[in-house]
Amino acid sequence: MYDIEHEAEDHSRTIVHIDIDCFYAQVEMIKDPRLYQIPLGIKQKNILVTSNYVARKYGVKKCMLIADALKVCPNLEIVKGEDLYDYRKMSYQVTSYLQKYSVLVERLGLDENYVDVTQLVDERLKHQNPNIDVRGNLFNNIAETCVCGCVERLKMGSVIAQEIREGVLHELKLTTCAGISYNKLLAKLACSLHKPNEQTVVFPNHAVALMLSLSNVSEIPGVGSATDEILEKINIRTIEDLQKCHFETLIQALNGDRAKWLVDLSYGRDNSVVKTSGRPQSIGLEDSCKVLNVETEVREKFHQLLMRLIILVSEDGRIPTTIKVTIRKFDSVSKVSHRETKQCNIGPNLFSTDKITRMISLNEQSEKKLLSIVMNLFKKLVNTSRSYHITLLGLSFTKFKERFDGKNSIASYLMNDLAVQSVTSIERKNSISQPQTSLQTVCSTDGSENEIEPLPKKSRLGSLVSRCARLGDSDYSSPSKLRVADLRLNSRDSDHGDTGYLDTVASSREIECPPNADKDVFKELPSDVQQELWEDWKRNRSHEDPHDKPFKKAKTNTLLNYFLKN
Ligand code: DCP
Ligand code: MG
Ligand code: MG
Repeated sequence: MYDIEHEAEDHSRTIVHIDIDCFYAQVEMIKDPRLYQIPLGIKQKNILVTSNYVARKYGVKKCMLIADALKVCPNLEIVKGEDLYDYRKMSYQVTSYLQKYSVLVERLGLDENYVDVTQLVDERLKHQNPNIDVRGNLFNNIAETCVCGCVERLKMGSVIAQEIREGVLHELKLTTCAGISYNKLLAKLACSLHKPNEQTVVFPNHAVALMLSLSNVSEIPGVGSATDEILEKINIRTIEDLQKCHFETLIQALNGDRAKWLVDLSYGRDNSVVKTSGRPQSIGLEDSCKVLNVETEVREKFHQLLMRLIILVSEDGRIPTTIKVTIRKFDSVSKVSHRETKQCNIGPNLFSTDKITRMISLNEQSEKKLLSIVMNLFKKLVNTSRSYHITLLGLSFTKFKERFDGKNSIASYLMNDLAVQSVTSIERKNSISQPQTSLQTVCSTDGSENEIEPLPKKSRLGSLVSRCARLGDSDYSSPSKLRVADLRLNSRDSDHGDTGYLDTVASSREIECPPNADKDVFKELPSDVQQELWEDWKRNRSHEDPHDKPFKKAKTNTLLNYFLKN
């Protein structure tokens, strides 16, 4: 048997897992408050993907066939939930709200987030009376005896979780559930113990009991149907089976790391970290339809999609450089449908930035140009001189570039990058008075699906960060100063006085501004960043095109690319 006692368990983190109650149904109820009082189901095709809690009282369940749901609840009001636009938008607003509490917010699907509130807890415990009660429910209702300090931390975590949930309700009108524990696994499981609109704390000495309360190994988060089938073949069904299994047999069935991971989970042990979710690699919309076979209708549909997509992209703040068209064609001979896509590059100068709102937008001319690009792509996919039968149209933007001003500026991009990689380690070494204050402007509004920023940024930023850390300047006691002043980017803007890090890295020598960069922004940058931009430009100069197309010329992933004039 794998010896799970071989290393001391770490309870130092405080993780909150948040899940939105009947998510799609709540979004629909916000849009039409009449629905709060009546049983509501959200349908996709012929099933209900969710229902509100009024409907659940009648026995309506997730993934029920509509026909079955209507049998148990004939008064069920059914709303279509195939267009995910509003759900996705709300989902990102929730993640964005949570980022006020920590830079470590990880999205899981559309309605769940992990928030690592360890720092905030530590900070609060320094300043507040630790004799507080658990807010919400306590798994197993028994007081904790661990002496490592986790009792106070998790109690404080429950206070913070309650604040977060009250904030989400107040700001976004959504009720949520939360689980609070010292690892992600237990926090997620705790979250589902009391629903809706409740929260639950799990202390370490009840971790094993919580795991044993699961009826089957497939209820362990991360165990999908493939793993479940493998386990079934070696007669592992319950959590107890997993705990008592012959470890060598498990290793033969799964690989060694996965076997160890799984046994650890069966004891409630999970060292995985809360990873800051990156932003999406593509932003797209699709619309299915019964039949589209006239070009003017196709154009109109694409126009509608484009208009909605522009709103999503402007909320994201980055500038897309590729557009992709998706179609689903129905073949009347074979009677099957299939998807096809075609994409092309678009010039970033199609987009402009509103001087006041800092949102990116398209003017009428660019809108027309983009629509004609879309129609050209469509015509490459479909021979419009013959009859055709389209059942879905989709548009998406990909390959985003950061803007160099505004909330998704180069500074913000650098800050984000720091936030992802290194700020936390610096913060941990230093006292933080108000960790949440600056994050709204620093973090993207959009915390989705696992995009990792390109590597070249990391190495350079890594050096910036290590310099910060080496200098150990007391001004870094505030992460807001670190992120905003540090990279916005010069001592003149900062309140560091004459002794800060920025002065230390600033050189008195003036570095020439590359001709294709904005002089005002350039002079605000630290000297080593200026130097790098200048070197980048020099490297690219040999390929310079007399028609001045900077985005095309610079190599991808260079700092210069993030700094060129829009
Ligand atoms: N969803 C879906 N298909 C499924 C399950 C869910 O499209 N098979 C959608 C609808 C849900 C949303 O995802 O609203 C979130 O899923 P949850 O499992 O968290 O369910 P709810 O939030 O709806 O309900 P709960 O209150 O149980 O969390
Ligand atoms: Mg939910
Ligand atoms: Mg969920």
